[in-house]
Amino acid sequence: MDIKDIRSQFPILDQQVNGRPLVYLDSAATSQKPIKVIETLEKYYKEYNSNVHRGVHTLGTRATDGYEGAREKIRKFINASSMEEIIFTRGTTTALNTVAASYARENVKSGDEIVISYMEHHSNIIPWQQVAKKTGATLKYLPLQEDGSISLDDARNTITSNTKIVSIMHVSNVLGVINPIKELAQIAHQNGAIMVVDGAQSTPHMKIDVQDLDCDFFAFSGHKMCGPTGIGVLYGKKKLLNNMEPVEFGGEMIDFVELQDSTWKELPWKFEAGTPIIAGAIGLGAAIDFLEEIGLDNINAHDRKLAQYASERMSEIEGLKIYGPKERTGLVTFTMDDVHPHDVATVLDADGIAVRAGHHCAQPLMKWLKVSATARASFYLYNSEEDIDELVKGLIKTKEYFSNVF
Ligand code: 7TS
Repeated sequence: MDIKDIRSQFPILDQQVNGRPLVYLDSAATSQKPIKVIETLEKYYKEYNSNVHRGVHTLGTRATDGYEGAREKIRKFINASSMEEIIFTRGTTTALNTVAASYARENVKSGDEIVISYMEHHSNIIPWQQVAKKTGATLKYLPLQEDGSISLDDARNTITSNTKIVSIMHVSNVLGVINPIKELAQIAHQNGAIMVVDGAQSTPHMKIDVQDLDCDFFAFSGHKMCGPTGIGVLYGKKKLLNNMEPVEFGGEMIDFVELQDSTWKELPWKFEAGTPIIAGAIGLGAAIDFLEEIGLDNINAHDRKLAQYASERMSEIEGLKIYGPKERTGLVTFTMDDVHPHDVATVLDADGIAVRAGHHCAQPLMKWLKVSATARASFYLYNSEEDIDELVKGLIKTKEYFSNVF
């Protein structure tokens, strides 16, 4: 991978922030966008912006082809067997809420169990809490091992014949740990439960094969993988989606509307009420072309190497604690003794270095880690070792600054 060349395709990175060259280390929150994606959006709005699936006019046909073409790209990208299994959503959050509001409300009853883990993002906790409250089901948490990983023995003990849904993140946005989804899906299926996967942090960094994982639902967001904001995907197995009721109702998703009743379109459109996210979907298609040109395996190796390099360099700083197992994808979460993570992020920002600080929408995990917040540096294909060197310099400066103040 030629990082210089890749970086030059991201115009936003070529700027000064607070008088210093921008070092963007917050891609786990949202990635930057390559010129190819920006131009695809511009071309759509300048040349063929039109509503889809309804008109016979030329622009409408072009927009429909672009929108449905993106669906096919996504199908291939995650190796789904049919485009009927690809539903466009606003993002991971909306995708997980759709499974909770439709599948779970219909298939979970009092006394059933839903199993998640302590490391989940709030968007994979709260929808299940709501289902549990409404149905009388129990929400159970898979414990974590000391290094933050999930053990299959714990999974076998926690998932029972009463479990109806297991919903786990593929990669943690805080610890960077990669969870054994394929094995967890097997355990879920042996117990008659379905496997839901939050793929928000894995899809940008590794090749996803939903058939190999044998998950029943898989959710991800376009904006974390070089695509626009406001677009995401819910993959679902056709036999499940076919038996599910839509969550939203209105135009686009209907077949016939009578005065008192209506019928729905087939998959995937019955889940896409209203004018869909046309530009977003087309932009996500362009992002997938871009990522595939570079190669997901190359991106994965690059991101892991950077995380490895960063954790080695950062562990040289006394008083800096890194969380999570050694084997991780492209991020490092840390705290610095006696300095609040928000202060770390503020001092780094003064030198143009962007990292995230806070609870990372994972408050149960923060509790488990016994911290109120952490700082996180996350890497993507446009980052280099020099970015990490800048981060390390910035962290040393932060430490010195606060040891002089107090
Ligand atoms: N699941 C995981 C694992 C995530 O990391 C995020 C966003 C979401 C779900 C929600 O995705 P959305 O696109 O629907 O918002 N994570 C983060 C983060 O770590 N920092 O900012 C957003």
